Amino acid sequence: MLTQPYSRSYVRALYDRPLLQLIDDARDVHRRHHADNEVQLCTLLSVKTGGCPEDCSYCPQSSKYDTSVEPEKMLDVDGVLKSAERARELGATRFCMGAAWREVKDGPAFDRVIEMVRGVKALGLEACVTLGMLNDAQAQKLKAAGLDAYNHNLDTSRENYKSIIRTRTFDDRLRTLDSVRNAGITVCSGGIIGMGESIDDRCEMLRTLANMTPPPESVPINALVPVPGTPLESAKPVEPFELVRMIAVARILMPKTRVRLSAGRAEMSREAQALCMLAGANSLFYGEKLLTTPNPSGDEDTALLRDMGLTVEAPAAYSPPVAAASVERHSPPAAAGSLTEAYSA
Ligand code: SAM
Ligand code: DTB
Ligand code: SF4
Repeated sequence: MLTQPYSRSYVRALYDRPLLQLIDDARDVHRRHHADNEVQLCTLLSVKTGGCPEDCSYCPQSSKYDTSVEPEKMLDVDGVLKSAERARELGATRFCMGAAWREVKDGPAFDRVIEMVRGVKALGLEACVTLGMLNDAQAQKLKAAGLDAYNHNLDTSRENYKSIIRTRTFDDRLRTLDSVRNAGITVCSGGIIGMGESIDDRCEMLRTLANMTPPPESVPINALVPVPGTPLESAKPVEPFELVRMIAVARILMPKTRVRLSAGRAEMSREAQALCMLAGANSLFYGEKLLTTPNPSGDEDTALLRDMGLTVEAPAAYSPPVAAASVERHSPPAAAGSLTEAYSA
């Protein structure tokens, strides 16, 4: 068992492996750590849409950009729980509620989110929220309400962060993740590809995630959905093999993590999505909408799962966070570099 941090050169060498070898290694890791042919279905709901003061260049909900998303009032608890119940009936086992907030502020809106979390748990679903930055006390309050996971993405590498978001820093992101982890909530953190970042930026983002002790329990890999009105509206579409490589590298570096094939599926072929699952993705956003943009319909996804012979994972099948000392790191395949190269900081 190895516990040293992964090095830059090792992660990049993995990413650059011949695609079939990379997938082969990822398959091998996947089979050793997960039930084969099983996928987690997560349904998203935006409980507070639009009007966000942050300037994330990819985001249709930022108030800095003129997009078709109009600010809305926060949803009420009953309506959210009806949506959660419906998601459960359709087969989702995790329900993730998003708010277009820079940060959590104590008060009635946060209290409402706490009620939503309690209600979602009472339905037997895993509960996840994504609310922006938070502090230790707020994380503990969410934990006490039964929250399973908090989504807070790194989005890109530390080096590239400033070119995508100027209203907060990469270190702000890491601080929130620490509060989440310290409260005993599982961490969901990943990023986006297709924002003009380099391959090294992508590898660095995965390296930062994989070097966390322990690594996030779930890692969403999003392909940018270019939304008119945002600075990234004309970004070049993501090449599916690049998404496959990201997923395979995430799977190899973080053997026990749920790797989620996230935004961008509406534009992808079924075959490309199947290749992502072959490379180690074992979770999907399920439902016709992500937060504000389209996702494949339930019928399309049901057909995809059926045709691939995939089954849906039961809720809470995951073990609680493992202690740092017992985190297993995958031994590098010979061709990706020597052990010393792989693990030098
Ligand atoms: N405001 C909170 C925050 O930023 O953490 C929570 C909601 S925010 C919309 C959640 C994540 O959605 C972002 O971190 C980003 O990774 C993803 N996202 C937003 N817009 C996207 C887009 N156009 N394409 C792909 N992913 C996107
Ligand atoms: C994540 O990594 N992707 C989801 C979820 N976490 C919250 C959000 C994707 C949003 C895509 C753009 C939209 O629909 O607004
Ligand atoms: Fe706000 Fe989150 Fe969108 Fe950034 S990604 S603008 S923080 S809702």
